[in-house]
Amino acid sequence: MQGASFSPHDDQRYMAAAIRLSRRHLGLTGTNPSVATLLVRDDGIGPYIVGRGVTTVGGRPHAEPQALDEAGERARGAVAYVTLEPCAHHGRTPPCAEALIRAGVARVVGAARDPDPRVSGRGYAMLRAAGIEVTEGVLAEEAADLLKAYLTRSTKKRPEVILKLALSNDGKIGIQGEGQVPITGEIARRQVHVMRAEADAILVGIGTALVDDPLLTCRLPGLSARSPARIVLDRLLRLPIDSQLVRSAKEVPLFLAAGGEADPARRAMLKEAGAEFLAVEAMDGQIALPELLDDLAARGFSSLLVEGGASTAAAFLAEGLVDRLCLFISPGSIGARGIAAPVDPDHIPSGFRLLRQASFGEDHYFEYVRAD
Ligand code: AOF
Ligand code: ZN
Repeated sequence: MQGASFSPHDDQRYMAAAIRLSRRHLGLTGTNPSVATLLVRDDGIGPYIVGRGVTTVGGRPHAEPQALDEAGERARGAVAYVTLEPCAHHGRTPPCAEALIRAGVARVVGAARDPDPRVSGRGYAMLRAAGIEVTEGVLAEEAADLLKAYLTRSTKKRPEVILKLALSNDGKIGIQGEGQVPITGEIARRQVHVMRAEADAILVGIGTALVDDPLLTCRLPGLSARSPARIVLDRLLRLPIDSQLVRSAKEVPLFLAAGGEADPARRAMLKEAGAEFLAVEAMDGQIALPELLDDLAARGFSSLLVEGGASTAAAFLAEGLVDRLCLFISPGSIGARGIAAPVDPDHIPSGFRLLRQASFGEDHYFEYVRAD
């Protein structure tokens, strides 16, 4: 049988390629995960790809039918690499497991299991029941890393929270009383814009919104349509009507998390300008973050990028709500006038493990994930 001629090394190589492909629509598939499928044949000259698919923008069609369409008859006898277990349910599209069976693939190599209760092992079981060999769990951790937002929303009923901080070499994130202080270089900043493009929503505290007057969009060439929704923790609705965030609210969604004590007249004015309001309350002078995350999950947001400032970051950390901690550390120092970062890179809070590190120009990047 065709599928039997592939080595474990081939399986890893093609799964790695499928995982890279699945990155393409991160942040664009709504409540559906961005999944990829590769169909690979070996007609005696070594394996080669005959079909590829990634979950469509908006979430449907799924990855598998697209790869099968591209492969046509060549899908028969091919090996299918799927970053997530193929679905088993009749949703708005027929089950992908069924489509793979009908196309006559010889073997399915899967990375992560799908926790969706309509799937959850049934996808693999359907394939096996049809006599298709299934190899599960190939590069499961690597695939789960890109599926993390979907997996977090499915299992914890809240979005994955990614905290991004840019720190100077002496552990400062800005200068007291000054607006946007450039800490990292241009390459690191571009990387942050990629993170924005891949997130469903981005959040800052009102302090940062007032001092920086940020736009919080993705401004990479060709990727401006990928700006996530913007959220401001603004308990008293102090965000100025002429701020960049409010002025752009009709183009890129802006959500404000305000407490019941906020002035109703301001609320009406901000609403008129295009802002929307999250269903949250303030407790002890602080927006209740778990409630905020519940509301975001209910609205279909699977990932939230928290960009500061220090007290907002500290609040998410203190409540144990950070799933991924991304630190960009520049070689320069700020000195005594600097605002101390809420995280000391030499003493990362317990429960996090280093997932990857990289250099972006002069700056160093460290990415930690919560161990659970
Ligand atoms: C796949 N391939 O590419 C994706 C899958 O609302 P529906 O019918 O589109 O189903 C959504 C569920 O489909 C989602 O919760 C997850 O279980 C699965 N996503 N499955 O076979 C794909 N994106
Ligand atoms: Zn499917």
